[in-house]
Amino acid sequence: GQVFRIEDYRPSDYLIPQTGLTFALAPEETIVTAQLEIERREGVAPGTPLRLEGDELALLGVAVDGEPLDASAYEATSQLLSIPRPPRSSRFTLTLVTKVDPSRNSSLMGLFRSNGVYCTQCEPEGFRRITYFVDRPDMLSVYTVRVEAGEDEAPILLSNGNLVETGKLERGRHFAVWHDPFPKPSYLFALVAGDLAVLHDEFITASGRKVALGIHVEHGKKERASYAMDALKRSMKWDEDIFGLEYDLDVFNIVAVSDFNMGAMENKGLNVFNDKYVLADEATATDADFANIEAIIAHEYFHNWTGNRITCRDWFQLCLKEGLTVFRDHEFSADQRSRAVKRIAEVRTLRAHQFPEDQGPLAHPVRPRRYREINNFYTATVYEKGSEVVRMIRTILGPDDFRKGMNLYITRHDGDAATIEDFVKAFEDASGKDLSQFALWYHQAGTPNLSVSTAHDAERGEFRIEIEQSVPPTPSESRKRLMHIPLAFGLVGPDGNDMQPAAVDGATVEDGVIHLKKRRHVVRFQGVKERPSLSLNRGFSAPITLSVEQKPEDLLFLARKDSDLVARWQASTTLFTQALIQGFRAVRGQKQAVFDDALVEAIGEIAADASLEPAYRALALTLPAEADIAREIGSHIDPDAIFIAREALSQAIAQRNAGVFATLYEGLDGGAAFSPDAESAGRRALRNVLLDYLAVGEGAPDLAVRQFETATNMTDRAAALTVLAHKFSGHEKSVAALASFENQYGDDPLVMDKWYQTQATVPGAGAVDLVRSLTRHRGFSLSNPNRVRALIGTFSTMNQTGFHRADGAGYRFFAETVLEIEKRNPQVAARLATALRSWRSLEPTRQAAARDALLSIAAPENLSSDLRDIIERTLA
Ligand code: HT7
Ligand code: ZN
Repeated sequence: GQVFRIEDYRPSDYLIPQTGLTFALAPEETIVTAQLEIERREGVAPGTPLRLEGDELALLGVAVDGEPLDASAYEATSQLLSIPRPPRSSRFTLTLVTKVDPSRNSSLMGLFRSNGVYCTQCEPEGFRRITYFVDRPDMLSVYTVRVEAGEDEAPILLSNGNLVETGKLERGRHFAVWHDPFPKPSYLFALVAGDLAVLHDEFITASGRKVALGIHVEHGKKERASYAMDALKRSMKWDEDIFGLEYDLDVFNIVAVSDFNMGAMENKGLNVFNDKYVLADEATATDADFANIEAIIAHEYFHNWTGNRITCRDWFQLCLKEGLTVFRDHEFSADQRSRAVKRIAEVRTLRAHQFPEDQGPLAHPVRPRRYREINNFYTATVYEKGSEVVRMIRTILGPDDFRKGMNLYITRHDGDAATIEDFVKAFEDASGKDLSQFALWYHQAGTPNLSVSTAHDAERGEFRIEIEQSVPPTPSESRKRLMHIPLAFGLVGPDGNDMQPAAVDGATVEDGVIHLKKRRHVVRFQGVKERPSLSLNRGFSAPITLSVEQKPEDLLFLARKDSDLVARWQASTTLFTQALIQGFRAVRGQKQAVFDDALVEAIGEIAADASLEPAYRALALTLPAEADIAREIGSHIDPDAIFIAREALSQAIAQRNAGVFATLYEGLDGGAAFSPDAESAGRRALRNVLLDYLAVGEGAPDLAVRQFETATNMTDRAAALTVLAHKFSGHEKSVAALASFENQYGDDPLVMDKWYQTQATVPGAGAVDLVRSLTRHRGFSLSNPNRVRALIGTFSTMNQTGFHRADGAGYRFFAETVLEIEKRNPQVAARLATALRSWRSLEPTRQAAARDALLSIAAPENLSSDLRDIIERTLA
């Protein structure tokens, strides 16, 4: 396949200032008439050939300035329309008529139907599946869209912008005309038509304009959209308060559809959502679902400025909109919830998804320089690490200059298709700071490591920190340059308070942040009589790994006392990880894993520490996941040994603290009416972590059975089901709970996804057969991305012992299934296939089996570019 390179960017010869579209919607044969006002760019020679992209299009007609073009005057394939000798005038109108079949579009890109609803997805290259176009993000155009459909089939007709006209047509059809005054790239175009219920509301902007809000969902589900509506209004207000950014159209519509490749899409004035991220009530959604809805509603709304008003020059700049918008949604959630708890969740996500990407064959810079398939670059690196880079800019500049930089970026580039260079320049100009070394975070792949050692000289009252940075090699980047790493830290004194000594030399130390710019820094502090415990990377100020020689008693101390809750959580996590790695080595050596009493005891103390919010305690009590432990071990991974070690530590903690945990569990009983707020969710989270610990020993399943049966919300019910299914797999009580859940929710696909997920993660060798049998369940379909992710995605990424079965059966099943999915939806298949990216870290037997599976996926000749790109890079 073709490789796209950033250095090949050049502006297109022609512009399309106005785009008119008419859709005559019909399930199998939709006719699209595009009227493109074409303008030759200044300096381009008259008569320069015009080339438009297409994808699987059938062309019915072409006209220039209203005159039909003779077939000899153009060349059309399903992928390309080229007009070798267009008019020599500087402006002309090109009319194109194309035919598409939404019903047979299972890729869910372009125009498709989901549950009878017509829907589009154009980012990144879906618009070319609707009409031929200069389909690139710097081609900004003003759209006027007329949608025609049967009144019965589609009473609701939506597109971007404001509604300008509606009316009736012959034969039971009707139409609506939408006009979006803001020039936008084709990837932000959207159309939705169908029979949907609407939840209406309104928002008055800071300057007093009234915006009509609508959330469109399947009939009977309107009530389940009220949390999303609330989140939308909070997002609109927050963006005004924090960034001074107001909404700019008269209407804002959201549509929830059940077949969708990703979470949601920020089309101008018409956000389209995977219904999983809209629909929620206490009976069907968990606290995690509520939090995701809040975050994604905010994320898509925030794109209205960061992405839509200012868009990307080309797809290499994807992080310009995504990294920044993730940063904005993170800050929003932090303000709506508990900042520390939110930050810890972000760190966990980054480590679970971005670190393995950065440390494996699919590593790429936040702003890549090459791609073969852009769909494969909607990654944790572009999104999550991209957000961390913006956060570091704020750390380096401070909040005031950061805000000035944002204002400058927005005023300077409103209406532009911009680049990362433009973005960084705005912060340099606003602050007067030089960010040239810092900008490497955008250009250099790999997770930097800091190796840290300390020395205390009690007599001289000196404390010394020595730090050395290194960036490991990544594909096609073997030599790395030195980075600017802002490392927040604290010296915690014996009383638990931060010491405030002056740094004497070695590096710039500002407001508790060491600015590392060289390979090696020695920072000395004076007036330090007693040896402090060193708290590093506070607030997770930089997305790095740390190698520190730290005494276990220091870590225990920090786990109890660090004033920075992120670092405090990190201390307990580090202790767990070290204990688990030791346990793993013991198991591999056929020995019993034994754990330090002090650690096991400290966990009981943290659990009961009423000065800490329950949500924090829930996180501090949660053992690192098997995949986290595997990542820390790094090579020769044996998931079975990791599982055994982790179970042993869990049981040691449970046994030592059984009394405390049981009392706490009962005390947290949520008798009160349900509320999805963060505080109530935190109590449920703690209670459910305790439930998991309490499900050992005599009468073990009973507590979980009781919770399952008496739960008044889905969070508690699903948590109890998971404990039963995982810890008592095959036990009659577990079987009964699964059956009862299926019986109750069998007709609600989003809830059934939890049932698939729970079973996809049952530990052990039996999971492969279980998952295979569930692919034949009446509610399951390989064509629906949510079902696929719930069952196959969860199995391959979260079930370490099942998926990585030593005999390779998990991989073989996976390879077959990926190829089945690929026939329907290449994008979803390609994303799924990344589950094997860390195959080289496995022990040799599994490694060989995983490689065979990858090769079997690569074997078919007509593989999609999406899947081929992932597999070839993974094997390279
Ligand atoms: N900007 C969107 C990214 C996207 C997407 C969404 C739905 C379906 C296919 C898609 N391809 C790319 C989502 C976002 O980051 O907001
Ligand atoms: Zn986004």
